[in-house]
Amino acid sequence: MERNTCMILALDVTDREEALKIAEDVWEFVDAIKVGYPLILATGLGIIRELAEFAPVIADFKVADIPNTNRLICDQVFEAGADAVIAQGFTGRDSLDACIEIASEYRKDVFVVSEMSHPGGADFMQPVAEAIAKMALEAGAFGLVAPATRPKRVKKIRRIIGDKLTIISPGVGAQGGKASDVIAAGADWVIVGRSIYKAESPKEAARQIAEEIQAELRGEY
Ligand code: FNU
Repeated sequence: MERNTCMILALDVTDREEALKIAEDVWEFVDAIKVGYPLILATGLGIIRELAEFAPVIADFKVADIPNTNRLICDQVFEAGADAVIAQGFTGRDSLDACIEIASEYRKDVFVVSEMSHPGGADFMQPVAEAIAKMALEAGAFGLVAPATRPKRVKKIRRIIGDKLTIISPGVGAQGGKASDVIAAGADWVIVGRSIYKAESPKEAARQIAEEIQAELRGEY
């Protein structure tokens, strides 16, 4: 995945036409489009290939099963045209290895969730997040998902993984995180959903966040 705008669109709408319209409006401001259960369950896996016309697609299925089932899920995801899949880390090394094994067959990427961005993400996941980050590093994942709502945690995770893994960071805008803060903390990409797709002008909203990120990267913040 190329890093240009440092932003990923979380496209959690449930209408195919609306999804395609938003993708067409904002593709120039994002490096990837993340889709998950809301859009896929509503419209089918075929939407991945349609969106891939605009940007690489990350399938956010938070894959969290036994290795064999993870293999079957990842096979479907990559056959459908996704460029990367998001897997949970808490299911352990063998489950993660299964995702990475299938991803490498397709020359695609796996992101591993270390700690989720919502308040409940601190309940059970935060205490094991650093161990999950180390495991993802050893297993050869492409990157981690770390919370934009807690930039200090992103900084901590970045110290653990160095520059060997990427970090994608959800929680900007609607969940309270600020794009420039989390880029400054060491995230490679921020993930933004509602602040873009619910905006009166998704294009303008995406442009503004993209500009904030570029200003941070130029050291203007
Ligand atoms: P928005 N997401 C998240 N937190 O928010 N995959 C996580 O810890 C995580 C995620 C997803 O709040 C969430 O499912 F691992 O509208 C949604 O698709 O900006 C997006 O990131 C955030 O959406």
